[in-house]
Amino acid sequence: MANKRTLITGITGQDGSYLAEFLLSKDYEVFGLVRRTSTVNYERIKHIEDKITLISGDLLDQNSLINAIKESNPDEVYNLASQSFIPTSWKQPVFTGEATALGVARVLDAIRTVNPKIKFYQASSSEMFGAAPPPQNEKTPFRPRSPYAAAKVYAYWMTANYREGYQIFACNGILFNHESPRRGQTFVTRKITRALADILVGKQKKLYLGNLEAKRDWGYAPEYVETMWLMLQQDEPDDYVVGTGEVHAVKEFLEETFSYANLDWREYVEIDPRYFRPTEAEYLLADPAKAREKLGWEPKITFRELIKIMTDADMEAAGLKPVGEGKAILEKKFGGWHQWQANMSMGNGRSGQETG
Ligand code: NAP
Ligand code: G4F
Repeated sequence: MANKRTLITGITGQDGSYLAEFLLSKDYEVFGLVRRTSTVNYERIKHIEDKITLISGDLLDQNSLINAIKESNPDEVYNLASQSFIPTSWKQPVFTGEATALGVARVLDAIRTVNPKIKFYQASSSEMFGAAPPPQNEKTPFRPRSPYAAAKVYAYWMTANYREGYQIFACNGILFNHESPRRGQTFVTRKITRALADILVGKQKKLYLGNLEAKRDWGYAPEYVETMWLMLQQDEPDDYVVGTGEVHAVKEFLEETFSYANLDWREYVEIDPRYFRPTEAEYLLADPAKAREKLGWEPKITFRELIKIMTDADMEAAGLKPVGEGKAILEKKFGGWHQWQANMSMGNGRSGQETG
């Protein structure tokens, strides 16, 4: 018999798919909220589709959230759904606010209405720190630098207010950038590893990028979803910063990726001003001391290992023989619920489950 029930919003995304796998390994009954799209986009969950239940709904639609919570009757809700791409938040600030800010108010209020005993995880973001000097921790004041970040700040405070005002067990996980072979293809890490594979097979000649000086604290996504669960298993609800405590510039990510395949990035990369942002979070670096101390969480995969894992996966997906170190690292360091083969659920495909 399954021990707990969970509803994951954003289950078709990078984190939602890994979290679903992780919770299945903990014997949870997993429900996922999916929105209607004209083509089915369940590629990241196709390998676990027969083990989970998908429920139709949208963060923009209050009734669908109430119904999803009633239908799944969860012990824990993980709210991972959002419009998560920062350039889109500049082009569609109002839509981003609807999903990424008000969507959270809708989920929280649905929980309050249906069953306030449900535990709630909110996918908060290091982007909320924006221009705040590094390193950033739970006490660092927010200085958001994009419509996305501003929406996440609203969501953060709604989560804190429902915790304090309605005594809901609600936690903010303030996660720094975390990547994987399942990362969306427009985010800079995946754009780079995928481009390298396409250059190697001759499908692409140049890679066009924006600000190479921006600095990020990049970790490996499967490790980060474990912290979401850990937060909801504590005695008291709280907020936690999660990151590696190590920072690198986009340029370093480029250098490492191309040199892994013995190429010089300077021969392939060009700067395209279209990829510069109106304002930028220049320097995001986690101080994860609280997560380490209270959750006992320590990342295992390093920056260079992350690059090798992602590059191997994109090479394999492109039909090339991977260099191989990334695969070996994963087998050696990760094991358990997370395996190489599952990581390869990253392309386009169809699904068996239909939601109405
Ligand atoms: P992602 O891959 O972009 O996934 C986003 C998910 O949200 C997708 O499943 C998407 O569904 C769903 N979604 C978007 N709008 C929706 C709506 N109106 N109603 C229902 N579902 C909707 O994002 P991720 O990288 O997994 O990140 C998960 C969460 O963590 C996001 O909230 C993100 O903002 C936050 N976060 C991410 C990072 C990171 O580095 N990855 C760091 C900090 C915080 P479709 O598949 O239909 O588009
Ligand atoms: O990969 P990115 O698009 O991720 P960004 O903006 O840091 O946001 C991601 O992490 C956040 C956590 O901090 C999440 F909350 C958010 O949902 C998302 O997952 O860009 C990383 C950096 C930026 O400084 C950007 O300006 O890379 C720089 N960059 C340079 N050239 C580029 C490009 N980013 C993209 N996407 N594409 C480029 O061509």
